Amino acid sequence: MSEAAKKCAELIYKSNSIAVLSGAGMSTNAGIPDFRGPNGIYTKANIENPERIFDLDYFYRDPSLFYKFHKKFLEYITKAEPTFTHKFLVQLEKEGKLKGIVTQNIDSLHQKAGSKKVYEIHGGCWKNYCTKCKREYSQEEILEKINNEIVPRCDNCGGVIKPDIVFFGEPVKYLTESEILMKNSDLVLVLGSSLAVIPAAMLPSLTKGKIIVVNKGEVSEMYLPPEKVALIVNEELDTFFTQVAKE
Ligand code: CNA
Repeated sequence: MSEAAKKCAELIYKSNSIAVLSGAGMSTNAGIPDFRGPNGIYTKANIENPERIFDLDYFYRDPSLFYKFHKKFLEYITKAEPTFTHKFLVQLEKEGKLKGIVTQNIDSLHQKAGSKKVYEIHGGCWKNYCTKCKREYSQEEILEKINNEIVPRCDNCGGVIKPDIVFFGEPVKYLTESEILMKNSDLVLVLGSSLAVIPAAMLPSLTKGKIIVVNKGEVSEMYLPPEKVALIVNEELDTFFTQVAKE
């Protein structure tokens, strides 16, 4: 048992208003690659400036770049099952300790695991809409369309369909609710996020309590007030929380 796992278990035990900020590292064990990790989508993309995949202006100019990646991404998502850490968070919520999850993920695995209060600040893949006439399409309809065409288009008007995920250049969702959750918390767990994307990376600093970051890999500490940080653990999530759960 590591000292870090013991300290994390102790802080969880003492807290009764925990908030979580989760990122793509939450779902790598479910088979969904992250962006910036060693096997991440950006890392492996092998293109110049891979962030343009999710850039709104670029999407309107050439949606095919995004859909090339999204097709693969949807294949991963449809096969993925929640991990140990997803289920650990469900248990904490059932016990009344965890008050909510702010997730940057678009895979809905927290909800699939059974978590009730989840703010998907970057949206989700399950909802899609035509960028011209706003007609809605389900994930199943998109999967069917992208089997036949690179860029799915609206049956009504021929407009390009876009999933309801937040691109660079679009405002995040549920920002006020997420801020309130963080402000009312006495402990924030940052799980599997490089904290490279704002405003998400700024949310943990709002807590009146302590912050624990568990992320295997580099984390930006730019928005982490040092006096609030109790632990930064450079470990794999499921291995770490298996120890925490035992403790
Ligand atoms: P990121 O910048 O890719 O960071 C993820 C971090 O997690 C990296 O530092 C990894 O090294 C680390 N990591 C990977 N696997 C594990 C693990 N098993 N245990 C511990 N750490 C691990 O992702 P962020 O979430 O910080 O960036 C925000 C983006 C990523 C959001 O806009 C998301 O929509 C987007 N994203 C989401 C998904 C998803 O929904 N599953 C997948 C890929 C990207």
